Amino acid sequence: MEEKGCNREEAISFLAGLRAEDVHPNQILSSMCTIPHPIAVAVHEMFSATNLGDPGLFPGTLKVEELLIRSIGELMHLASAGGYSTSGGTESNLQAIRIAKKLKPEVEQPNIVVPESVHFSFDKTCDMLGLAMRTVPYGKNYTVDAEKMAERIDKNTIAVVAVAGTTEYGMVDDVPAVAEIACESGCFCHVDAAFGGFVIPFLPDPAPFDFAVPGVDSISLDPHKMGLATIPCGCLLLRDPDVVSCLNVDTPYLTVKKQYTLAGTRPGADVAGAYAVIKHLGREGFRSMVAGCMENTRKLVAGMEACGFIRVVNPIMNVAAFTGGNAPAGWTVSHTRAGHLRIVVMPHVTRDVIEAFLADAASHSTIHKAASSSINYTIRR
Ligand code: 0PR
Repeated sequence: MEEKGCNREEAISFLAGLRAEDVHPNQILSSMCTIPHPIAVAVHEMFSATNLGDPGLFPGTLKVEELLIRSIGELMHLASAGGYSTSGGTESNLQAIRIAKKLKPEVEQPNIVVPESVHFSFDKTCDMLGLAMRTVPYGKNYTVDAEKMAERIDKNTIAVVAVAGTTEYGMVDDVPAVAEIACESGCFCHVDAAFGGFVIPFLPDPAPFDFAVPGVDSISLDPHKMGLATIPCGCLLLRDPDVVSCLNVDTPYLTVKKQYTLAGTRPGADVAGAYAVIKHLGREGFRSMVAGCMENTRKLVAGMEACGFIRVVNPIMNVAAFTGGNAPAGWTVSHTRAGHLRIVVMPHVTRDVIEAFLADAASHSTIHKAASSSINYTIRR
């Protein structure tokens, strides 16, 4: 820190310079976050001084959080669901498994049974909570093999996890089968819908994954992904609103005397922004946003196939994966652990962006073909 500060313009222009170094959103085809909705940005600023960690000081903001949880609970077919707003999927997953562990204090060497597709937040969770992680391989279509999952469960299993919208392929596990296995073995069932939670309910033929499925105990769902909220905004939802109290610690000098959240100081700004988007768009708005992403995903898949790429799965969400080549230069894509080219068609990946990407992919693939033909026809002696 310098002894003397600088004026506002200088500080802002310094930061603008650094911000300009970031990858332009038009080139980002790898992210599960997007440009927040303008209403989220405006409301974020309005609530920027709020702290849900001391809710007695911010009763209005607390009501907004309750409204957010209620709206998302309704979306998940359980208006009475409990829960709270987290910093994102990682924290929601960690807190869900913490609850599962508290519910089985008698287990000395606990494990959780998870699909191969799970997000790396479960590695962090297991490390922090001292749990063994038992991974179940894929069955069909990059979803968990439920039979193998049942085989991996034993008396030390405290929780099973299903993913609704996998990070790498956007697939939905057979949640009813996983929840049934959990019920039979008497362990907690957590659904990671961090990405899929704001997509699946708005698809024309949604797969069952939420509290309508008997046995689902908790769901992670992130407004800062497909909920168009500002970062960081996740939500943890619980079928039993009281169960979260098992995480309570005493907070004697705050306006509330107990706290179950992971963070102490907690922003209300992203929470209010997330709720503003929900209130403003309604189900109708989300349905049309998701329909647009799905249309662009189909366009991408058709265009990539025309360039000679091969789709790895039939996308049911706005995530597509391909083999058969690399992405053209200048675009930020990602690769799955299996090495497949992966593209997430978030709302900022508009039709124009897809068309520009496909035009590059087509010229790239022509060059590629030309190069390979010249090699094929060159007889080396
Ligand atoms: N669960 C699932 C199914 C996820 O896909 C993710 C994140 C998480 C949990 C963890 O969520 P938080 O990152 O909010 O804690 N999935 C993306 C990923 O790790 C997140 C992401 C977002 C990555 C933007 C890159 C990026 O630019 O791949």
